[in-house]
Amino acid sequence: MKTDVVIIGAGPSGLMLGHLLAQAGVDAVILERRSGEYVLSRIRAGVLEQGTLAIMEQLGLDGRLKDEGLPHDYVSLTDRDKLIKIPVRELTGKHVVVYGQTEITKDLMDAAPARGVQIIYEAADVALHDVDGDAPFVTYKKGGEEHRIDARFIAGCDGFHGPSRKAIPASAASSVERVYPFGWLGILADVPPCAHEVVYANHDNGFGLASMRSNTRSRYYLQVPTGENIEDWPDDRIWDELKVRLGSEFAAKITTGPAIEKSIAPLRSFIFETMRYGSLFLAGDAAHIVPPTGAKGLNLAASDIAYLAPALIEFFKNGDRSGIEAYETKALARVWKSSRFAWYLTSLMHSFPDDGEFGRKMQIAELDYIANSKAAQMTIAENYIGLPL
Ligand code: FAS
Ligand code: PHB
Repeated sequence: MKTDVVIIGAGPSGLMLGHLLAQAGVDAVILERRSGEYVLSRIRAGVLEQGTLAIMEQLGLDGRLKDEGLPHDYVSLTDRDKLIKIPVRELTGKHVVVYGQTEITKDLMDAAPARGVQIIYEAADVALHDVDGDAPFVTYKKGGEEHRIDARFIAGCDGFHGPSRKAIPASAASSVERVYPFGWLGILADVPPCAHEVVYANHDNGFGLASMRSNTRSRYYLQVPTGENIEDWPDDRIWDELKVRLGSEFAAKITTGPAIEKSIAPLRSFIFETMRYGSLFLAGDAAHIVPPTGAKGLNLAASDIAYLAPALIEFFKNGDRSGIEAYETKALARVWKSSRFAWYLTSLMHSFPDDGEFGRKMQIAELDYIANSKAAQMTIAENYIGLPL
């Protein structure tokens, strides 16, 4: 098989890229290791920045998002019983929308056949070849047979554990990483949310977060030590701890119920600074991981694609190489700034016992400053709604 672009990975970044290329008449094939059902079963992000909304609007796939998404004009920070309600829309004129990553993925998957977005699911042993030249190709196995796809470019949208980043020789790569000494225990339940906005809570016991997927489905998180087992967290223990950490105002409004899904995810900041190598481009989690504090992961994947898709389209339509040459620099600039915000909010809102009493007092002082400074709230608001492309 021969195509213009092979996209590895049918998560949000791969699907958005596949749709944008198809819309422009650029030929592409998406190779996905898992089944479509498996991809949809993953519960992940929930808050969409304006740039992510813009991609769905450009694709004309924002109908359900407009009907079911929840626009948020505020974001709240709490420090035990101190509540800081930041008026994001008033400060920036913009807002975020709560609409699950699962739903974005579903909208993109459902529209793929009618729009000629070719997705090959359950493609095993995907391997990249000759990525440093102008004629790369990908091999994979399906149905017991080995297949080959020749392309002009490969887009590595295969997440943190995919093969694309590993196809770049160590001599050409550089990266930085911070692994946090805790993870997030997430619970999804069909109960009404305890607040109209996302609430990030700092507490001596650790961080807590209240979010939602709709007015009848809630998403909560708790900071838990690294290595914690989900089996040690029966639903009642989760609900009790959320009530402690979110503070009395929200504790009284929490409706408990059985978990539809609950899992623990590790937290890290990881930036791979080589987002292009020869004919291989990396996008999304294949190139960077941010702690989910501040809801940047999915939105960074979308902004990578907002840079990469037009660059590839200009190449194939007009032979213009400027976009592909500029991709890494432009995408990385936004990755670093979004990674900074996710690291800042993680550092501010989580418990770091090793930082001792001084570290805790600095967090309390920072929160007191934010509570009383419009400039500080503006800084948080403009990062939360998403920095411009
Ligand atoms: P993805 O990981 O979503 O997609 C990569 C795709 O590539 C997957 O479908 C995978 O199956 C496929 N793939 C991997 N290896 C392959 C191979 N060898 N061959 C073919 N295909 C392969 N972000 C937020 O903003 N807020 C959150 O609350 C949040 N929570 C998260 C919780 C968890 C447990 C995780 C893991 C991530 C979370 N994230 C969150 C980040 C997440 O939303 C990512 O940023 C987002 O999925 C990035 O999208 P992609 O880059 O498309 O990568
Ligand atoms: C979510 O709704 O899943 C969510 C919200 C805000 C975050 C992370 C996750 O920072």
